[in-house]
Amino acid sequence: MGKRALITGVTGQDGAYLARLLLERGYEVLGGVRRAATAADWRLVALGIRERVRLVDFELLEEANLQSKLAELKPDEIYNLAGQSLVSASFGQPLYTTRANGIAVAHMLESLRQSHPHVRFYQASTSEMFGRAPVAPQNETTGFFPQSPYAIAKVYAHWLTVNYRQAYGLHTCSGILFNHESPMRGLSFVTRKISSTLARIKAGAIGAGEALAVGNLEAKRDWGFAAEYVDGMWRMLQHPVPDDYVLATGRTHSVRDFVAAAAAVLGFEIAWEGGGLAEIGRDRRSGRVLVTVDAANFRPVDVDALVGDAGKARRVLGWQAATSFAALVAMMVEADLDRARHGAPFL
Ligand code: NAP
Ligand code: G4F
Repeated sequence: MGKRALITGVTGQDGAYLARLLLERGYEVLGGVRRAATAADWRLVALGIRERVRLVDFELLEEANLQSKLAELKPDEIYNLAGQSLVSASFGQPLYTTRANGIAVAHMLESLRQSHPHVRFYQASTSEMFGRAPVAPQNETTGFFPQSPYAIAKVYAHWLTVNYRQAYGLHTCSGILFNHESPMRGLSFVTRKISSTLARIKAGAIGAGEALAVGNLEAKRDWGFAAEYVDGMWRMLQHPVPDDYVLATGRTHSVRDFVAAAAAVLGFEIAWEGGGLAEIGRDRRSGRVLVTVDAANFRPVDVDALVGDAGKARRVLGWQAATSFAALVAMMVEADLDRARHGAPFL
């Protein structure tokens, strides 16, 4: 009999890829979903696993949910991937973000401590916790300088995860994951916003007067492929000694680099003109303005640059990122071009 895993946030990018991976590895997969009028299961459908995942009601802010689910479902492993994952939104919803990304984790850990101390627990921590880090690359020993309510709530959850391991001997792991993307990425994140908008321009689905409106073009991130990162999560929980790990590619690129690379996949060549909020990116061949800058896409404070050192994960878990930046950009752009050409919905 295979193991049984509960994935909170199974409808998200990581949840869907992890569900597929665990099914391939013989798990029974229970997927926690919050109730909504419209089903959010498109990723599970797209990956062809919707019928094989048993969906269970799970709302992060409803504390009794986890307690009852644990008693009823008796999972061997929990992957806590549910969360308010948009850094930008956390500035407008700091309290909700704190409850969902911070306090809810305290409730989960307490439930485990009190009633289910043998369940293995994975917490979705983030490179955003490093924030304005004074050193690069960042690894498990780097201090945290969070720059958003999102990151601050994640720091709280991270240290609680560590604390419950140290204080009570729970098998808890915190994965400090750098940005990971895919054709399943939400449209609000900058990579998918770029790939989906430029692909629709290429396919003629966006009119000549419209362009990709972005914010901080100079921000740099360490972007990897999400399907590989969920394997890292699984490896963390399989190791006999629970610990915390950075997952990253070790390479960093700017948003501007991502725009240029995505445009190139589509046969555009961007020429940048002007500066600040007046900057535009124009296709050299057609002269069409493809990119504009909009003040609405800036954050009150941003993280300038992140790059991770995943050496510990490589040495201890045998995990390594494999997909290059160029391959990731091409994968995302081609998937969105295919969607645009077939009139598929952009979800
Ligand atoms: P995502 O696509 O936005 O998925 C988030 C999931 O959380 C969705 O299933 C969402 O449900 C669920 N959720 C949100 N609020 C909830 C609530 N109140 N109750 C129950 N479920 C709720 O995010 P992701 O990229 O897969 O990321 C997964 C986790 O890793 C998140 O915690 C994120 O903060 C963290 N993380 C992500 C990255 C990255 O680069 N992707 C890096 C580091 C850490 P709906 O479908 O109903 O919205
Ligand atoms: O794509 P982003 O929104 O991702 P961000 O803020 O790095 O957060 C993602 O990665 C984290 C891991 O480090 C996760 F914890 C988190 O859940 C999420 O998955 O923004 C990336 C960069 C930022 O510097 C942002 O200011 O892109 C910049 N940016 C520039 N223009 C934009 C835009 N971001 C968005 N979302 N939209 C823009 O138009």
